[in-house]
Amino acid sequence: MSYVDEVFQMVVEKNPAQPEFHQAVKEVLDSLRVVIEANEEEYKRDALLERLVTPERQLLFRVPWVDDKGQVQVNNAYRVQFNSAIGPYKGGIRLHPSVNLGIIKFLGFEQIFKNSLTGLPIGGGKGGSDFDPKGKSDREVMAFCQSFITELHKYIGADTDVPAGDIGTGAREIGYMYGQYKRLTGLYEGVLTGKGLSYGGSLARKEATGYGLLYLTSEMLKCNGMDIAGKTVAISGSGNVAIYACQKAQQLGAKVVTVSDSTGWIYDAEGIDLDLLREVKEVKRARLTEYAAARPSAEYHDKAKEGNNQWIVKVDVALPCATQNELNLEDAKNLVANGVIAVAEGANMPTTADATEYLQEKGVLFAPGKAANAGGVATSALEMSQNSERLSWTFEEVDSKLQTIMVNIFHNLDDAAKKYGMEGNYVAGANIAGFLKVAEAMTAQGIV
Ligand code: NDP
Ligand code: 2IT
Repeated sequence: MSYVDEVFQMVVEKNPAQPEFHQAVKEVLDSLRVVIEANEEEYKRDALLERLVTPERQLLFRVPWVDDKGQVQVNNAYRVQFNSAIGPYKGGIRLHPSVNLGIIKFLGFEQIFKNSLTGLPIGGGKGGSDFDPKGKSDREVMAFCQSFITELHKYIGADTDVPAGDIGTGAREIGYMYGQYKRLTGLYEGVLTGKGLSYGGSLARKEATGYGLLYLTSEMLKCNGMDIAGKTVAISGSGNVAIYACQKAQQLGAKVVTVSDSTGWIYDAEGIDLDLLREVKEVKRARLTEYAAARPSAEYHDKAKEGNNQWIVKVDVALPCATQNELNLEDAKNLVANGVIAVAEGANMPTTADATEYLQEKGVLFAPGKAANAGGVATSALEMSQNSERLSWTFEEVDSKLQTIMVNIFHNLDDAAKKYGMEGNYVAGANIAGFLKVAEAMTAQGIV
């Protein structure tokens, strides 16, 4: 058995019942075969892959908090500090009922390579809890966030581990967490990113993941002789990533015809009305049924009745921006049958492994999340820089750095794929380019 296969088998045996973690590791290891085989003896002697797939530290803790009825609630929480070879651990905090250790490990593992691809000095980590902010009062969310940080503050810091937002964690949650961290430690430091602009946040961080997704997609199309302008686009999700992907797609002259949430999806033949979407999602925190009710051109599809069939719409570009494994083989077949040109992942691992393979086989341009959605964490690293120098850059400065970073990421993966004989395979390109920098740093730092 090859070294890569041995390590994958070990991951499955040592991490039972964590299918998403296995899936993320398998994709990376499969891509790395050619690189590992070229240097197998040394990597194996140093157990480089075993160290890469094993988190440096995993924190599991309980979060007790009191709800509005006076009842004590208890949630499970996690922080996986996966790899600090190239910088302090960096990655978001997911608050969603589906969160478990395997989900956080898959996200933390992806984050290692994503953060490496940004070219900035940030290691990989991720955290979260099965707490569901949906339907909770602001006071309940604050109670949870304060209790969460009361435990986590011992293990994070501006130079050690810097969490940020992810599903269910937005500006409100980051604000409550930052306040509690400052109260407990007395430190006014860049320990969290995605902060509000009045207390150390960076302009353009809110927009960064969605904007970055479009900058990379547009560069990928350009390098393949096409233009994003005039294209029809399907987006899934209607959260932070989806909303700003929609905004930038529209600014670049594309027409976005779908968005979704966990209960349904919208087809809007006239193009998504972004002001209305933001009012429904960012201000009212309401369901997409409210968008449909206010917009005559919108069709609402209920997932409970029809299943998650949003990828049946005929589009040129598909941007899954909600959650993992939301675009499966059947969806990929529908997209291809309708002539899709490109799929770029705004979410983390939204495309199943068989769907990814199918899309690539059919010649669809496919940009994996660890490259395509890296604009969020890259801008978080820019927020860390601004906090360290106690300055704030303008929107234009941050946005222009973000554009440069995304264009560079695309060329890095494109070049790596070509160099290793897999031209156009951006999944392999991303995994190889992300890995090489981390592996070099790990090797230089000795056995730690
Ligand atoms: P938000 O919480 O702002 O939005 C998430 C969106 O996805 C909502 O519309 C939500 O619908 C939908 N969604 C969430 N979970 C599910 C589910 N299990 N099934 C169906 N729909 C679901 O999160 P973000 O926009 O921040 O994150 C979206 C994705 O992008 C995630 O994969 C995240 O890891 C990734 N990402 C985020 C970055 C960031 O900077 N925020 C950076 C890079 C990647 P509903 O409201 O009904 O739950
Ligand atoms: O998946 C991700 O890259 C994020 N949720 C953003 C992480 C960050 O530290 O900004």
